[in-house]
Amino acid sequence: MKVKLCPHDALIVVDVQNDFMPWGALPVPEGDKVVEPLNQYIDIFHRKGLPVFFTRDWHPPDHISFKGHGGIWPPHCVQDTEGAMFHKDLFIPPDNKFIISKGTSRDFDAYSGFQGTFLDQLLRERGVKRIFVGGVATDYCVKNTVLGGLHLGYQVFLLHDAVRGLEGSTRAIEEMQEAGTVLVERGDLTI
Ligand code: VGL
Ligand code: ZN
Repeated sequence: MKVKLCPHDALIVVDVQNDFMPWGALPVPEGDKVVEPLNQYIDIFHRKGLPVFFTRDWHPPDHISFKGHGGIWPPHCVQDTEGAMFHKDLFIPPDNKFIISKGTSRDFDAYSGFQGTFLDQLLRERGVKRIFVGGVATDYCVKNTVLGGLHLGYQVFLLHDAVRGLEGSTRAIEEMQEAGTVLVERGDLTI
């Protein structure tokens, strides 16, 4: 569906970090394929003066979500390690961008970029009403960020050509659509 960008829009890029890439500790199949389309979205939003938010998983070394510490995941995105860095080719604009770290305390996990962060506050302060979400993993952090955004009253668009999942995204995409998100692709955005 065609969407014209407006001043109340923001882009949210979810967890495009080395550990979620095929060479990382918690690899998302084809996770690196999101970079090229996301760079195009980032460029469009940045040129229009619209804010771009980058979430990142940013765990302490003994995080509760890790195997051996009460969780199910291999250790991943440990603060300040190479695995927690953004993919080297991800375009991070020089201004009007925000880095949102989540899952930063040992005893709490966060799949949603809104959980335990200032993301909602930062969006509200800027009058953002519609968010466009892409990144990894479709069935975990993308899904929870989308559902969190809908719950907080944002209109949410899923960047269907710029997401990849861990265990199959079909069901997760259906769930997001049932909750009210709309799928868009690059060709759908008009400037
Ligand atoms: C994620 C599993 C564990 C994600 C983060 O970014 O989707 N998945 N931590
Ligand atoms: Zn995590």
